[in-house]
Amino acid sequence: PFLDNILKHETFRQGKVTVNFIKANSDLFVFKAPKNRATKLITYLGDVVVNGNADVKKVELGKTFIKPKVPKFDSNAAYPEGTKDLLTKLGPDKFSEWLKNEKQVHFTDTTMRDAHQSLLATRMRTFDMLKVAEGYAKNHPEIFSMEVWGGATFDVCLRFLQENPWERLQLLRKAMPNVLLQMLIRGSNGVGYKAYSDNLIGEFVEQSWENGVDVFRIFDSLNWMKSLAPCIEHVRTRTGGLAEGSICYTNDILNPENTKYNLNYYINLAKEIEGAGAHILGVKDMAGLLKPYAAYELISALKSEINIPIHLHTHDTSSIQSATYLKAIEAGVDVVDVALGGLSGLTSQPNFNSVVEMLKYQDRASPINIDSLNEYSNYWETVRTYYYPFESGLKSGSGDVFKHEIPGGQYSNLKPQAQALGLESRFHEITKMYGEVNTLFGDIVKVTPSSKVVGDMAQYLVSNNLTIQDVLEKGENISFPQSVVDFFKGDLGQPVGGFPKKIQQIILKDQVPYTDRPNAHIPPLDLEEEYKAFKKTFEQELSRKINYTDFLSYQLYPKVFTDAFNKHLKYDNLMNLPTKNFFYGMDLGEEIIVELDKGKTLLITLESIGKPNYEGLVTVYFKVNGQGRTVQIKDDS
Ligand code: 3PY
Ligand code: ZN
Repeated sequence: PFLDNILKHETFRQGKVTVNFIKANSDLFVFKAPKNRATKLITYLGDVVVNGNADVKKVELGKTFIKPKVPKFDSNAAYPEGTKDLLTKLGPDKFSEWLKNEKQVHFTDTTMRDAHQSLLATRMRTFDMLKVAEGYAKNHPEIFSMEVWGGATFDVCLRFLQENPWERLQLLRKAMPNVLLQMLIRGSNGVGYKAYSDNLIGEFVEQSWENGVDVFRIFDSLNWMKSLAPCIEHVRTRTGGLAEGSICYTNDILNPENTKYNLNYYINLAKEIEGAGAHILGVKDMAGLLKPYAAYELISALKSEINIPIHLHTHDTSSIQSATYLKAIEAGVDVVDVALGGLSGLTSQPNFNSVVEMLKYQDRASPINIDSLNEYSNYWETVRTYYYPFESGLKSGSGDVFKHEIPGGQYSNLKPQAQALGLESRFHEITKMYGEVNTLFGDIVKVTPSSKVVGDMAQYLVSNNLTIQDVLEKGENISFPQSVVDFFKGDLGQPVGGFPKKIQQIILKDQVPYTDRPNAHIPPLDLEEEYKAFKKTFEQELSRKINYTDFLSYQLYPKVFTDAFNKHLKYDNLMNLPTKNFFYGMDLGEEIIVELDKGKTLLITLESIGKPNYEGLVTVYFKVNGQGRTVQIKDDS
């Protein structure tokens, strides 16, 4: 199709091709596809039946699935008032005061974002969320917020799930209009892995609010105020939402040898965040390093030093983090992050259901219907089985995390990555090396994207049988991973205490680092012109109109967006396809109902699968709403 696009291109036909032809014409990368939506859908199903879903590496043949049970709710009942209504009534500053004065502890439910990001490689589909979103918001309006967006979910939607992340947000907003919706944003890195121009991040924040986000948890992967502050400002000036400026917790404040990330350091940072205008202080313990007694000390000190409410986030990698919550709650923390039982624990958040039980009959308990909460946990426990190829295989908590300090989301990904590199049996060497690389880099804050740099380096050293000593002694002759070089150049900002000079020189060789904001090196985007050019390239006959939020997706992830767009042209919107069929195709004789649009459904049966012909094409026979239909699929095996 690429060649076809070249041959048909206006410039090519006029014979005006120059060396820049391909670079200057992004429309060459957009491919034509069938128009009929039903045809597109059975093309997708045929593709998965013949070739499998490329994202699913191992399929258990003959695996059966239980239908998840959706807890009952009244679809005709009005939504009870919740925190979103309160925010609308009070505005962000008064809301923040209200929260601070609350006696009970509040909960953020991370099931739809961090929990599956940290347990199932972020693969949870909107389909499974929407099944329970309305009922959950009606049955549990007392929840402080639902974390549903941002972090890695944005690019995974486009890259692997063939979903539009903005559509996910809009649909969840519609289904949960009464509770606050929360997102995770990586300061100047947005929902990406590098710095973007400031005006792009501003637009992104504004559109996130317009499409449904209320709480913006903002962090910087090096705890650098220069990246946090502009993003807090965007939320304050361009939205009516809550800016939750966050400190990322690393090391251990109780360790007397830790002179860098001690209590004073966190208090000062928290004061700066409050001073920058945050409505809430986030304490983001991305690796689950905040131990119970340290939590008591940290939260008590923060409560007496700052005036905004405190929201604590952790990962249960070590399996002791509910004790941390207990001590933090005793110290007065205002909100804690939890995940529904079926998607909690280990690299995810502590178990919501159990934490509620822990607080029962206590002063700070919240009025939560635990029986209903347990039903939702059961729903997710069953849904989770559909995602088995994305499970990391971790079976128990790991005390090792206090040594290597790998964030929850990264830890569960590292295992499959090691597998892919043929290093499965050396997984613990990699985790140990991760800790050593951190020391070599001067003990940095490790969270996306800085954690990826440390992970890349650790994998690189282990796979090349190199040690830290080798780096120090023969580093001039080693060419390090690009992410490591970029990091030492200053592309992610400046780490606490600066870069260690010797290792910086070994890695950069003769490249010159910089110390100002990476964004200062990126000119503002000409939004109007660029949007015009974008529409010209991507305006195609689709079942929906391409719009400004697509433009933002494209600006953040040009290649990922273009690939997703091409798949959309070929298959259309697959969001309503049941998860089993999305990942594993259909069984012979299986009958499914897919809702294309409200009221427009297709009844699809897989009738038979032919043999590859001399060109390797397989005819797949379906019945669609009673009519026989076939598609020809190229067998890639
Ligand atoms: C992300 O940035 O995606 C994270 O979850 C960091 O903890
Ligand atoms: Zn997290």
